[in-house]
Amino acid sequence: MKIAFITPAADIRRTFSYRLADKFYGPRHPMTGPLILGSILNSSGHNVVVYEELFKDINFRKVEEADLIGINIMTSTAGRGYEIADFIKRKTNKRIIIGGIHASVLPQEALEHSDQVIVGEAESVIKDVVEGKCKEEIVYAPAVDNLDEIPFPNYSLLKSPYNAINIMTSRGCPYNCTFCTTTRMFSPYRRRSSENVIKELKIHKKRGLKYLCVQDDNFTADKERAKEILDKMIFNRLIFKETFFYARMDMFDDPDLMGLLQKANFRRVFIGIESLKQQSLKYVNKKQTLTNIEQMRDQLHKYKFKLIASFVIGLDYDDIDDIQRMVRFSKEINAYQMQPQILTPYVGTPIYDQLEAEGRILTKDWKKYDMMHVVFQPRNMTARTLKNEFFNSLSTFHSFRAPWNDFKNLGWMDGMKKMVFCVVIKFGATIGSIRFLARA
Ligand code: B12
Ligand code: SF4
Repeated sequence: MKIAFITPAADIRRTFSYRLADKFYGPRHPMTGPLILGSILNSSGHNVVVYEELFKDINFRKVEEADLIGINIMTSTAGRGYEIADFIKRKTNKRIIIGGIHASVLPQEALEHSDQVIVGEAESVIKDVVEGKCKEEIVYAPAVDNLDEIPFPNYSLLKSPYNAINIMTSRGCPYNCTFCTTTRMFSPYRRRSSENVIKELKIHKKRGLKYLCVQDDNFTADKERAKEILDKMIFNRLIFKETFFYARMDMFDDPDLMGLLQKANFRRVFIGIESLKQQSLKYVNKKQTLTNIEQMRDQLHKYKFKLIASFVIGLDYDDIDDIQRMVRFSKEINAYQMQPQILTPYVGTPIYDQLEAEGRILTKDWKKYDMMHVVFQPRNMTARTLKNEFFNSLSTFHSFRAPWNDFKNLGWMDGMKKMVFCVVIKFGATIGSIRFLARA
């Protein structure tokens, strides 16, 4: 059977300027889910292709050649995914299956646009669903028990351009922050063996790709295992030009781990600081203290990390001063990027339940659930102020001194990249702000 998987992209991400900035600034890496499912189906004799709309417009004439279309949706791309599903159905009446993190929390909604929906990690059921042996409209898939048993993502199926490899060495996270969706989708927390990870990395290294994105929600959650993987990567010379990973700030407590991360060239790290107020950290159950934040600040200068400092803005105990403090702090620690994320109550999280119960959800237009729109009524400011502060903070952080710091600390190439990035962000934040104010 001919099968086409599509991962749609949100409207803003399909614009020329966004794609250009993405191409220049960061590694372009796909979602691994469809590539793993494609791998399973391909080895059962099916002919699979995978498209990522994020990187290039999809040629729907090609997609229509497939007998079955699988669509992967997260919340902000659900609208676009449904649009594509309805369009293909209307035109060709082909079979449509929807899955992914959003379909897993609202399967009934996804079913209005498809023939079948798979809830959860689809590896164990995808073959039976595709081959018609599993006929339920909503199929509940159990979490994969042993991650070493699933095939590696097959990048040769991907028909969209990319320049980086995604690897997931674990699924889920042992923590339980109240706004986090992945701990609910990928539960319980599971780990692949270091041998299995190294086997996959060797394949990617051979293919000559320079960028590696370790997409574990929290790569250093199990520090001993992270060290084992890093040790083996160094021993096997599996070092990439730049490796990105997600971690918590407690990684700084372990000097051996820090040494190995540096040696393995794990340079770009995303850390969820979330808030600089203890009450807010407690409110989101972050299990991290202001002391941890201070310790990280004091250690950072020792290491050559490109730190992406992420904050959730609009929490019930934070106000405008806290947003401005976030900018000052990010500058003080010389963060490579400051990433303010407007609190987004995804369905299925405790934060959603709280705001829904309090009647504070302003819209269920999923396109706006992209962490750049205000979809709930904040407690300490108006929705309009929060949105404005989001743009202001980005514009203030991306001053033209930032590239100069990167020239000094990281070298010529990173300084240049930062310069372009600052121009794009400043321009984007100004346009965003003007459009927002004009509409208000
Ligand atoms: C890689 C990644 C990206 C990449 C690439 C995304 C892309 N190509 O669209 C980048 C960095 C560009 C990105 C961007 C964004 N992302 Co993102 N991303 C991820 C990340 C880290 C890994 C995805 C992955 O590979 N997962 C591992 C595999 C195993 O899971 P999977 O792909 O979901 O597949 C499984 C199931 O979903 C299912 N399945 C998947 N596809 C299909 C298809 C069918 C037909 C079926 C039946 C089943 C099925 O089976 C698979 C195997 O088990 C996840 C976090 C995470 N842990 O998943 C966030 C995540 C998906 N992203 C998220 C968000 C919010 C965004 C952005 C909106 C952020 C922003 N502010 O712009 C944008 C939107 C991009 C867009 N498409 O428009 C959220 C989504 C939350 C939600 N509930 O919707 C997540 C969960 C992270 C988080 N903060 O919680 N992202
Ligand atoms: S530490 Fe990060 S990945 Fe883990 S639950 Fe909290 S937000 Fe989610």
